[in-house]
Amino acid sequence: MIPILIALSVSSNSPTIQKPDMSWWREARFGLFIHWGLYAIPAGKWGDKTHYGEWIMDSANIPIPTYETFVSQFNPVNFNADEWVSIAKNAGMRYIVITTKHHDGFALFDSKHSDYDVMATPFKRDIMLEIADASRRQGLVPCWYHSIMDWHHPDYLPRRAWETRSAEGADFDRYVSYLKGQVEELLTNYGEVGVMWFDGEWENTWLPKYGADLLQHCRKLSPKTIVNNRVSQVRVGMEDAIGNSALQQVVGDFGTPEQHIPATGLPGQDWETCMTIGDHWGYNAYETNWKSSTILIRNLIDIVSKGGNYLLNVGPRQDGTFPPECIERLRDIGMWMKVNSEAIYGTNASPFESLPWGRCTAKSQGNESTLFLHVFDWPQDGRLVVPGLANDVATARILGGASTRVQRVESNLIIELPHSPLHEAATVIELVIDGEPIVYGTPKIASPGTDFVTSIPVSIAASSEKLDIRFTLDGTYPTAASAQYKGPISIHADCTLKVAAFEGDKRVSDIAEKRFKNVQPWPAIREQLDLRQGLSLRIYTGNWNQLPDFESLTPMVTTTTSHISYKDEAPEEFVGRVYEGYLRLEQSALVEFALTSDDGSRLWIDGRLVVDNDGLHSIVTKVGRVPVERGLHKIRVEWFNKTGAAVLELTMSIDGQPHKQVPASSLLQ
Ligand code: FHN
Repeated sequence: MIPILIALSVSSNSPTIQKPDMSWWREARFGLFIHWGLYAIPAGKWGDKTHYGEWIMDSANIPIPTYETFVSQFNPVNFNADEWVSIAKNAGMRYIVITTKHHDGFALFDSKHSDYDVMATPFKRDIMLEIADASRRQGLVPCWYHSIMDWHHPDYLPRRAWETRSAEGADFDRYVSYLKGQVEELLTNYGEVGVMWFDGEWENTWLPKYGADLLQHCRKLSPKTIVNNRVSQVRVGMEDAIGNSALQQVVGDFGTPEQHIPATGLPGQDWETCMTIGDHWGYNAYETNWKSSTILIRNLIDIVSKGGNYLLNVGPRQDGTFPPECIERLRDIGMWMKVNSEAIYGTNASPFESLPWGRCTAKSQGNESTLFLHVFDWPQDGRLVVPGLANDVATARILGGASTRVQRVESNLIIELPHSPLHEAATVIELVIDGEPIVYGTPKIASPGTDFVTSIPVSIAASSEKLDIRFTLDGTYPTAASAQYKGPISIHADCTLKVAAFEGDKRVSDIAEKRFKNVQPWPAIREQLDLRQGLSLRIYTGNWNQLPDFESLTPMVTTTTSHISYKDEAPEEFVGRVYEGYLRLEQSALVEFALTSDDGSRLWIDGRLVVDNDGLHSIVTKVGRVPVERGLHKIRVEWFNKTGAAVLELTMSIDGQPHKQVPASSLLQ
């Protein structure tokens, strides 16, 4: 059994309040991220170390009174919002996300809820107001970053491990009210805001219920404002996307991969990669590892070719100016965008699975489509091969250059190119084609594994809906006479599925194949047992970093329960639970169990470990698949929570059907 981690994306918002219109954001594709605050004053240096950024207060264990001395030093006399916005606009950026408050708790805006804000500094100007006005003057959309985590506010918990400040009297719910109060100021005092970009949501105190409430708070205050997924605790680690939990949690409007570009994007959802130009988000005066303009341009293209947005960060200096290295790179990007922005704005993901020489972005309008071929590696022989494109080409031209000739060689297009590229980062060729792109890609086979007990559902996706998929189950190569795929099929016997794409009688793709195997189910318990509904539940207390050997411990409470679930309740800390009994299955099947927990958990069926989700972690879902016979099977779930959020949820999927909570009627003892 190899438990795998899957993203069980779930509905993300209450049905009562609609999601905002994201068309402007999808059209924009490119934004400026700004990390600015008191941390720009030490500029990365503390003591003899110079590697810090915006985390300097925590990373260098700077006590609050010491850090607060930066307030009287914050006086960015060279700050000019119009200049910042103009640099962003000339780079081709369409929106600006700026830190209104980072984890250090200092607000760059005039807040009536706090004196720890820019009005307490010699500067005494509301930076959000100036950024909002300048953005609108120049046609960009102002957006706010706001940290849920707050190292300064006395009611925020947990305290930093190194802090001496007592947590005595801290009231987290009072902090949540403060947080919501400042969010209300940000959404009502500065005109229409494009995005609320939350962050710092990963600590155990930020329970799913707070995320749900904060999302609804934003929806009510500003229904048009887009909210990212970090409003709630759903990221896998510090990187990923829209929800990973079976807990029906809020997940916001878009995923936020950070400092990396997902290999195949995040299909089926909106997402934005945020990235630094150097190594730091906040200004570091010792930064040397600046990405080249070519890498930044190619990152933009790569992200957009996978259907995402690029949020590129600048950490301004304490005087209010951008580092010259950032200005230079943003100017280079702007020069590329001046020639090629139509290949970025409003485009969608590439119809090709991959291209050896670069990327593709696409637009469809009416009965035409435009493919933008971003050539990174210029062909030495002047012939660019576009593999497996069925459409005829109406026109072909180089953006910023001349028209060019295209000829077809079977399923490939050959585009004649000049000796040298127009831009060393990427030269773009625009192809106007009839209709939707028809790419001869290898069909993709999807199924809940390959083992089954009675049957297994299989679906096949073509690279273009204009192509036929033909398949065989006997291991032979599909031909034009083979069965045509019309929709999900159910496999009932050992077989080798082979599929290919056809255009009429002609095979136009490689073969994809998958072997399916009928496996013997784990036998049900034969003996007649006198059982009643419910599981036994033993509750323990202890301070663990992983699941203990519960058999060696004495439970604090022994009781029964009707379900294997624990969420959104007042978190029990330093607690362990053991659920034990029988699971009654109504049919023999391949069952996928999804075990979601914060902190660690494990699932056994018939005494065999099926899911191992142990360890100290935030909300994570892991799965395991087992073939089981209809009838009774032993079930045991162990779980522990150290501190903060406490979550446990077990769901199961029968033969690839959607996951559901294990019904109480199936749990016996
Ligand atoms: O801890 C922050 C970090 O300082 C920075 O703001 C990034 C930007 O997305 N977000 C958090 C790390 O994921």
